[in-house]
Amino acid sequence: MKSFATENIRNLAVIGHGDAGKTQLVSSLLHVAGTTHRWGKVEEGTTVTDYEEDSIARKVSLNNNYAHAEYKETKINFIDTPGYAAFVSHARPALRVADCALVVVDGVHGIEVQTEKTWQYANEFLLPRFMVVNKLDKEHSDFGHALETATHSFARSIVPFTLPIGTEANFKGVVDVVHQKAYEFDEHGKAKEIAMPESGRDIFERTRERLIEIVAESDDELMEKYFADGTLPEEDIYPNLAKAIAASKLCPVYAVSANSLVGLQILLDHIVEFAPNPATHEAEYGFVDNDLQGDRISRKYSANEPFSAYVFRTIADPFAGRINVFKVISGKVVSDATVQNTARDSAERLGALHAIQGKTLDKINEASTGDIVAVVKLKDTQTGDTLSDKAKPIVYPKVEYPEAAIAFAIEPKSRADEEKISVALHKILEEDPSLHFDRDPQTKEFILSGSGQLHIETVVGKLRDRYHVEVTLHPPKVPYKETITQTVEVQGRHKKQSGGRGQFGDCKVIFEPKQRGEGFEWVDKIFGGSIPQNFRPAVEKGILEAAATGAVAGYPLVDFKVTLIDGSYHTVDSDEHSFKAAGRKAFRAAMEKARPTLLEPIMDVEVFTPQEFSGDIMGDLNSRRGRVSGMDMRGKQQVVKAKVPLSEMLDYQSKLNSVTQARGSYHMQFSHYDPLPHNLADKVIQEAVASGRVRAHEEEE
Ligand SMILES: Nc1nc2c(ncn2[C@@H]2O[C@H](COP(=O)(O)OP(=O)(O)OP(=O)(O)O)[C@@H](O)[C@H]2O)c(=O)[nH]1
Ligand SMILES: [Mg+2]
Repeated sequence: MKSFATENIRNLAVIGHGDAGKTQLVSSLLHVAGTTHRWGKVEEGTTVTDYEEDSIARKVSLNNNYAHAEYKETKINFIDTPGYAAFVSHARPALRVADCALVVVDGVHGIEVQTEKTWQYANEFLLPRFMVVNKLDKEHSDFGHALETATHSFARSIVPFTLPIGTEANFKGVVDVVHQKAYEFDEHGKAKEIAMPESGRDIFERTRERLIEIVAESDDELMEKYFADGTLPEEDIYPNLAKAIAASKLCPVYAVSANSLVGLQILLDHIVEFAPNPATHEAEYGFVDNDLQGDRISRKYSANEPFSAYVFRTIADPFAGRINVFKVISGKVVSDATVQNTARDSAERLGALHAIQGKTLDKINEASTGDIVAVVKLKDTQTGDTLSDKAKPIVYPKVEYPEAAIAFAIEPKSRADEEKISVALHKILEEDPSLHFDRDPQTKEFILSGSGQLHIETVVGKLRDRYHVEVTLHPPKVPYKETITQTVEVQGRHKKQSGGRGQFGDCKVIFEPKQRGEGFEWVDKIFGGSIPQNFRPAVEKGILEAAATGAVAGYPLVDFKVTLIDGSYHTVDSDEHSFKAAGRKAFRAAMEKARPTLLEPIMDVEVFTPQEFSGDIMGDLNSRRGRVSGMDMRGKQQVVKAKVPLSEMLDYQSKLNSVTQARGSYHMQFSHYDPLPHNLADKVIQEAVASGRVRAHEEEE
């Protein structure tokens, strides 16, 4: 495959609610573009991007997958993202590297919960977007209704660039509002121009007028022209539409059916003509050092800049080994180049570069600025790392994933399973930054935490099918945390004299509470040398080690600041080990006085129910310590929104089934941590003691 100039690359993250048709759309676009001879279908398990066995079996995308089309001299890279609540956070790294989001909306349901969620993600990454209203071949689909829900949900100019001709089974063509042409499509999705239809003429004219207004509003000179002539010349319209899209002032909408291939060729044409290319970004910002401190530096999307790339995905392929996928942000790169992993300070030899087509990797010789490519078998590189020219280092910040929402204890079924589990889980974790694995130091239980029950179940499935490890899944655990509520000053002193060389470390520190979600902060305020510089990090390490198992019920202690203010040392007996021990002692001393408390996760819950049950639903949520925050209609269903502690939601599905006669559904996502009420804390502490999570903390030997 040849390499493409940056202006001829489009990177699209395909996002939206589960089941909207993202995977089918990508597969169909590849077919219409002539990239795949065989037209892959979700229903047949043959799409390019849902190639993993569990994806095929469930007909659900579980993680991001990649494909590309070469169309009109342009390389269009697609990142197909998952839409189900349990997997939707993977859209984040996809949006981080995409230059445009392709928001897929179900033509029957309109905007849904995860459409909103991913739209917010796209806002966070300041991403321009295209919208597709899909499934217009289906009964009860309604382009106008979907568009209405979109303009209602999102405050920006959402304007159709194509309008449907015919509805449901008769949806056979589209009108290209921009170029004022109409098309029908054959069974291969090939467009044939037809006469502009008479019906719907008024909608077409209003829409086109709206487009011209948007272009006029974007520029004073154009505005004057528009006022003078009442319209604008075509040559002013097209480039300015592209600019308005790139500036997120306009979101074009397309009427399509991924199943009947109607409208797709025009969508491809418009992606080439109007979607921003990588160089549309002004610059990407990073830091010189991997502690992400100090001045920000930047790189432009230009071949003349030093090489830098952001690694946004690691795939643990059972055959190829570890695959890393990255976007070239600046400069370009050739195969076998040696580059620096600046996030980990290690050199990496890249080996062959590859373009990605689902599960297939095709060797390429070089990758230009802005392109998305894969390499295999790097030593250390993982999702979130930066690869850079060693002489001109830059480190880009990692994309953050939401906190885990639920935790399960898993138990290996046999001795053999126990031996294999760590290696297998390590590979699964590499692929999935939304998954966490811990071994509870007290109970020795294996704890898997992730974004929902379905998420954890797929991991258990993967352990079994791919790695032949059988585990039992225990009931979910609530990932409580701990924090402090008082500011205290303490001393931690570690001294041991047992013949020969002794141990000595001594520190004075202040512990202060921080706001929820702010994490840990370490401040070194020692003036002079009461503790030598090289031992100070050991104090911090000791404190963090102790904080990992908390002070109340064995849960991690979070959101606190520690300031190192003084200490003392011994020229012979002091070493790193002694200062770590001093840090741990300081932590214990602080916990005596700083009033540690438990925190519990609160979930954003949305319950979908036929209207007649909404009163009962709200009553029940209240009894679960929930706070109902709003009600909405979505289609024919009532949506009840509430914030509810996770511990109250573990048995919710069965309750919902009984209240709504199995006609309701719900989903939830982590929102934030709140203090656990005192009357409930006692129970959690008792359980922790009973399970062996907390033991009296042994004295330092
Ligand atoms: N009738 C009709 N069905 C469609 C269309 N596009 C997709 N589907 C069907 O909708 C279902 C879901 O399609 P997918 O492509 O897997 O949806 P998705 O958005 O990728 O779903 P997740 O990956 O789970 O988020 C499948 O059964 C598709 O065959 C369409 O244009 N018309
Ligand atoms: Mg999918």
